[in-house]
Amino acid sequence: MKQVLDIASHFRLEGRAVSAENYGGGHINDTFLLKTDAGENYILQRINTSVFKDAEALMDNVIKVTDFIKEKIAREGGDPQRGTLSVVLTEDGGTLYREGEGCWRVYTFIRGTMTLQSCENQEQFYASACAFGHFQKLLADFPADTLYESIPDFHNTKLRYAAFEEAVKRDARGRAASVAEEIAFVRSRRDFASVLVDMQERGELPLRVTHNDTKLNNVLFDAESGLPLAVVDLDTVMPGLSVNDFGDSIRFGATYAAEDEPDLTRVRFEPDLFDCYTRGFLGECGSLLTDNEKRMLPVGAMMMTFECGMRFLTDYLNGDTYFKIHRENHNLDRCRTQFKLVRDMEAAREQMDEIVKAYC
Ligand code: ADP
Ligand code: GN1
Ligand code: MG
Repeated sequence: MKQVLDIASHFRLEGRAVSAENYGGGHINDTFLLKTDAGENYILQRINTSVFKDAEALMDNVIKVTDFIKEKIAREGGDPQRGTLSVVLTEDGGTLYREGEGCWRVYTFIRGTMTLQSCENQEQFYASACAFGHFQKLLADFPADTLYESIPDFHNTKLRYAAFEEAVKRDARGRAASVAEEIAFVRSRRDFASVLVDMQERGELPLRVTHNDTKLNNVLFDAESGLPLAVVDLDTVMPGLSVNDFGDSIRFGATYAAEDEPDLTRVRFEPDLFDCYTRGFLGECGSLLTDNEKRMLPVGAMMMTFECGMRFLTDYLNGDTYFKIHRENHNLDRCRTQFKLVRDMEAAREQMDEIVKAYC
């Protein structure tokens, strides 16, 4: 950890960093919890620059978005320092410190908070829905054209499908034959992959400023009250579809199983959790959404789950070069949970439609 502490010394911290431990379970960046001898905590992150090609532009986005949110939170009577991220500058006044291949940034640690890797009960999932719905509302009048697209075509499922076919064709690790069933699963849903992209292109779904990575563990809850406090992990905030933000939360959270659960008999889509999330999300931002957006929320859930499963499968075929893996076949296990959830959601489609209608 000495190297990490050396990196930390280049930022304007209160006190000197004395410990750094791995933190969070992200698949892309490396996150550390820093503690200083002045009793302060910080989040230090190494940005994965093969995924985020222009880290300076990304940090510009983060500053713009968090400044905007802080102003709104202050107007709502909230605490701007606890309601969103605060960037800590480097000794030189920059947002990033680069050394060799590494590209690093620091946030103040929002104290007295907790994150959930999966929900223990429906109230928690409802609370996360309020957080993401509120986030959508806070950014409703943010000037989208001032944002850099940190990962172009991030949720363009049609292009994700093309990348998947490319990976099957290359078969870089000779794995395609062993996942014929999963490949067939994706191929039989080829037309589905285009549904939302086509609607957006036809002007039937508006582009909004969205979060694009709305996993439950990107919400900080107040440890005492359990109320949602802040949405974090803002690297993918850029123009996108509201239905995808809704959908990605459902993908990750509307089940009691982990994203990488190897035992598929434990992986089930839970309509009751879908119900709670829909109630919370629409309660916060429903008045903002068009009829088409509301109608397509269940499709957003299926799309994000399908897309994520397909991305895990693509990465498995490519030899695990994108998502961090911690065991053999990790990406394949992740892909399989997503496809199990897609099947469940397809079977529960009418029920999901009814739930959405009930809250419109
Ligand atoms: P990743 O991109 O790896 O998912 P995140 O930015 O989501 O990284 O951070 C990982 C975890 O660290 C989050 O799930 C949350 O628990 C915690 N975290 C992130 N930022 C803060 C912060 N400013 N204050 C407190 N905890 C934070
Ligand atoms: C990645 O970095 P993390 O773990 O928050 C990925 C998301 C996926 C998610 C699957 C930049 O998010 O798109 O949905 O894994 N982030 C990026 O858990 O690709
Ligand atoms: Mg995260």
